[in-house]
Amino acid sequence: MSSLLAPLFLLSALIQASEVCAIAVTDTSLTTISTAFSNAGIVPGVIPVFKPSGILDVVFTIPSTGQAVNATPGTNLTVQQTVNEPQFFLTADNTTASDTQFVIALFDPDAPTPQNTSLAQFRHLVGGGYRWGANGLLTNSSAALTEFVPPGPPPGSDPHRYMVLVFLQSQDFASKAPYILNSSTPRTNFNITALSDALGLGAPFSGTFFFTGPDTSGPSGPNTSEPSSASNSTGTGAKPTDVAGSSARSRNAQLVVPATFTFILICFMA
Ligand SMILES: *C1O[C@H](CO)[C@@H](O)[C@H](O)[C@H]1NC(C)=O
Ligand SMILES: *[C@@H]1O[C@H](CO)[C@@H](O)[C@H](O)[C@H]1NC(C)=O
Ligand SMILES: *[C@@H]1O[C@H](CO)[C@@H](O)[C@H](O)[C@H]1NC(C)=O
Ligand SMILES: *[C@@H]1O[C@H](CO)[C@@H](O)[C@H](O)[C@H]1NC(C)=O
Ligand SMILES: *[C@@H]1O[C@H](CO)[C@@H](O)[C@H](O)[C@H]1NC(C)=O
Ligand SMILES: *[C@@H]1O[C@H](CO)[C@@H](O)[C@H](O)[C@H]1NC(C)=O
Ligand SMILES: *[C@@H]1O[C@H](CO)[C@@H](O)[C@H](O)[C@H]1NC(C)=O
Ligand SMILES: *[C@@H]1O[C@H](CO)[C@@H](O)[C@H](O)[C@H]1NC(C)=O
Repeated sequence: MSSLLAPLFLLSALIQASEVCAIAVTDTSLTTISTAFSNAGIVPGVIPVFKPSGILDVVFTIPSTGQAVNATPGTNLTVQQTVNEPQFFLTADNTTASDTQFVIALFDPDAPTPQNTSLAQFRHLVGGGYRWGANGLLTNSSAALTEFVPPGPPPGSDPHRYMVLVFLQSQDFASKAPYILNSSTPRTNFNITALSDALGLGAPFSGTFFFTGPDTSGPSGPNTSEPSSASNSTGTGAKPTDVAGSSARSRNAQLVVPATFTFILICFMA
């Protein structure tokens, strides 16, 4: 079914994206993304509501090959694919987004495992001051509140959901945030909703999520790329996700992928 629909999404995306990156995102795509969030149990399990105003692409670069890997809602990624800090690309209505700064948070609600979330949420990255570039790239200039550490689901864990949320930055974010969140703040037991409330960020503007499980094969297995878990401030986030739920989510998400890729390609060419 998704293979039949995909060309339609591509076509509509091409038509809509043919100008610049300043395109209005289709409601269909946005609805599909929020459906994927619900199917993955993220809404209401992790955040109470998710009504995105833009499409977020999270692009990792694989160290060994330099190849880019695009995370769209429900994508399965390996530990090796997610070692490097990703780039963030936003497709949104220009009139809403162009003059704004953004806050990005990447965190794991499944730490140390999807079945035992005693360390969740585990914070992998939080930063503000991201500005929207002409190609959709969100570029930051201020120091991170939490520097990126890669996913490190522990051996034996089911895949974890890794969430990336983008917020419109509030007026006093830059002055207040470092007192609430800094390099001394434990990465474990983070609460994105509490942070959003404390800093007046409101509901997420955009977001996505991907799955990463522990590496089960390959020479550079889990030993090398995992951050040591169980430590307060430098630990890894390791959490698995339930397999039955994840396949349903991924299938849903496939509807979004073609349109999203098209947006990105168009943006690059513009
Ligand atoms: C953003 O960019 C600055 C460099 O100006 C860097 O020091 C900072 O830690 C970066 N990362 C985040 C997540 O903000
Ligand atoms: C859950 O994980 C924590 C942290 O790793 C661990 O200390 C605890 O024993 C685990 N609980 C169960 C029920 O496995
Ligand atoms: C948004 O539109 C304005 C005016 O048309 C333009 O100057 C700006 O570069 C656009 N921004 C993006 C991110 O496309
Ligand atoms: C860093 O964040 C913690 C909360 O995790 C806060 O208690 C502390 O005051 C902050 N440090 C600074 C220097 O603001
Ligand atoms: C996270 O924070 C929100 C808002 O303060 C609160 O309602 C919720 O119970 C918190 N979640 C956890 C797991 O503490
Ligand atoms: C992981 O580390 C253990 C002990 O350090 C070692 O015995 C094992 O061979 C390593 N596994 C891999 C895949 O490197
Ligand atoms: C976590 O932080 C507390 C207080 O900073 C400290 O007492 C404890 O040893 C830390 N635990 C780990 C595993 O680092
Ligand atoms: C992701 O992995 C799960 C198993 O963990 C699988 O059921 C699902 O089909 C995969 N999704 C995609 C899009 O490959």
